[in-house]
Amino acid sequence: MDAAMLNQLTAAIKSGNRKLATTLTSQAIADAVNAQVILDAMVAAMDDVGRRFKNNEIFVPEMLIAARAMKEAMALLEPVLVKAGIRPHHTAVVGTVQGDLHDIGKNLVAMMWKGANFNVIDLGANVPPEKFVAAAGEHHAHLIGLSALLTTTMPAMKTTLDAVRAAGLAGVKVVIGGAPVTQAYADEIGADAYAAEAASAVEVARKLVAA
Ligand code: B1M
Repeated sequence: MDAAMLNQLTAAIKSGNRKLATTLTSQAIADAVNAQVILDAMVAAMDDVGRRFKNNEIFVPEMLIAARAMKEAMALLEPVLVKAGIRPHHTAVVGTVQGDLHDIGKNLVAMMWKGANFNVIDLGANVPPEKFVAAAGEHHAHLIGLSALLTTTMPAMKTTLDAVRAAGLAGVKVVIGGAPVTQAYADEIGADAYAAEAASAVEVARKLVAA
C-alpha cells in the first residue's frame, strides 16, 4: 500500500464510505503498513470532519456517518495497535450529567474524541457525580467531559465538578458543553474548559492534556 492509498483511506472515512474504509484498512494491515501510520490517516480524516463541522460545511448526519466509518475501520486496526503496543496516550470519561437524558451531542463529542485517538469511557446519560468520580479514578482519566442540554441540569455540572475536586483526582481536567452552556458558566463554576461543539471539544481536549 502506498501513500495514495492511505489518502484514499482518509477520504473514505471523511465521506463515511464504510465499505471502502474497511477494505483499505484490511489491505493496509495485510500489507504490514505501520499501525501508527494507518491510525494517523484515520485521525486526519476525523480532524477534517471536525473542522468542516465547525465551519458549518457539514452537519450532524455527515459527522455521524464519518464517525461510523471510523469506528468500523478502527475495530479492524485495534488488535494490530494493541499488538504493536500502541495505545491512546490519554483517557477521557464522558457523560451527560444527572437528571439529563439528552445524549446525541455527548455521543458526537465521544466519537470525535475517539477519532482523535483518546481512550473514551462513555458513561451514558443521567450520570450521577459519584459515577464520574469512580470512573475517572478507575481508568486514571486525564479528562472528564460533562454534557447538559437542560438549563435545569446545568447545576448538576457544578455538583459533579465539586465532587471531582473533593475526590482529589489530581490533574484531571473537566470540560463542559451542551446547548445552554457557555464559557461564562464554565468560568462561574470553575471548569477547566468549555467547548461549544464537538470539533472544538477535540481542540480543547488536546490543549488540556498537553498543558
Ligand atoms: Co429535549 N429539550 N427534552 N429531548 N430536546 C431540548 C434540549 C429543548 C431545547 C427543546 C425546546 O424546548 N426547544 C428543551 C430544553 C429547554 C431548556 O432547558 N432550556 C428540551 C426539553 C424541555 C426536554 C424535556 C424536559 C421535555 C419534556 O419532557 N417536557 C425532556 C427532558 C428529559 C430529560 O433529559 N430529563 C426532553 C426530552 C428529550 C428527548 C428524550 C425526547 C430527546 C433526547 C433524545 C436523546 O438525546 N437521546 C430530546 C431532544 C432530541 C431534544 C432536541 C430536539 C434536540 C437535542 C439534540 O440532540 N440536538 C432539543 C431541541 C433542539 O436542540 N432543537 C431539546 C442535536 C445535538 C447534536 O446538539 O446536544 O446541542 P447538542 O450537542 C452539540 C453541542 O451542544 C455540543 O456539541 C454537540 C455537537 O456540536 N455539546 C458539547 C454537547 N455536549 C457537549 C459536551 C462537551 C462539549 C460540547 O464537552 C464535554
